[in-house]
Amino acid sequence: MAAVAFGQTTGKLGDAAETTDNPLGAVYVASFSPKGSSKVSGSIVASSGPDGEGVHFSVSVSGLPADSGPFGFHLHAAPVPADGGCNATLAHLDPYIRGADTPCDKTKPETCEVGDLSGKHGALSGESYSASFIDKYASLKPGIGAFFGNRSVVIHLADKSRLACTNWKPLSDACDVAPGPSGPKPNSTAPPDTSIPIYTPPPVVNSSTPPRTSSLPSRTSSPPVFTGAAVPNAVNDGVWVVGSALMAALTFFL
Ligand SMILES: [Cu+2]
Repeated sequence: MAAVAFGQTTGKLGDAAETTDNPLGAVYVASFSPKGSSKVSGSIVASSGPDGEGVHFSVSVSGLPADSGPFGFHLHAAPVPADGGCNATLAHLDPYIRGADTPCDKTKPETCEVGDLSGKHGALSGESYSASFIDKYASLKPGIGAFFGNRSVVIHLADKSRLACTNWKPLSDACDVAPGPSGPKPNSTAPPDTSIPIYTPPPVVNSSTPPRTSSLPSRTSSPPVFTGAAVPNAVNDGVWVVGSALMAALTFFL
């Protein structure tokens, strides 16, 4: 078993299949921003390749630590959790069960882990790095093993420790309406927009309450009008009572 694993040069399930049915127009972005000890910022944009064949990656990142590269980067199997811990992203996206023990031979990319982007296309280097390439084996079609839209990407230091990580997020919908730079803006402002309406209802309720409150006093003031009208009656009654008493007293005295 060990010998088989040691000599393994492709996945236990065979070579990776080229993806030819990536949804046209599908775009996902992985955005990096400084966090903790990482100063990495920028993004990797992934979009379906021409005619749905393969996935086009456009890498543009900065803030890489000087002289600490080359920086491997991979599609990892699990998303980054809320606490941002890169170790929770588990291992590379590897639907063909190849493993990472044997380095990828970039002349035979079909034998590499699907998620081993740097192994197939070169590692990041320098403090800023930009590159674009098409990976024939990654997928933006949800539901298959090579799909990475619900997963993460991790940038490593030369010693393979995890420098930075972030999740892929779909921009397809935004791009259908307004492609390019305006795509990220609606997406990034969407959470605030969603939260604002949640906070808005209370003010609306409050603003509608004053009218009700102001109408109550008028109703409250109305009864006093009737009460006031009743008071004269009571006074009149009282006058009659007092008058009757006086008459009775006079009758007794007389
Ligand atoms: Cu990795």
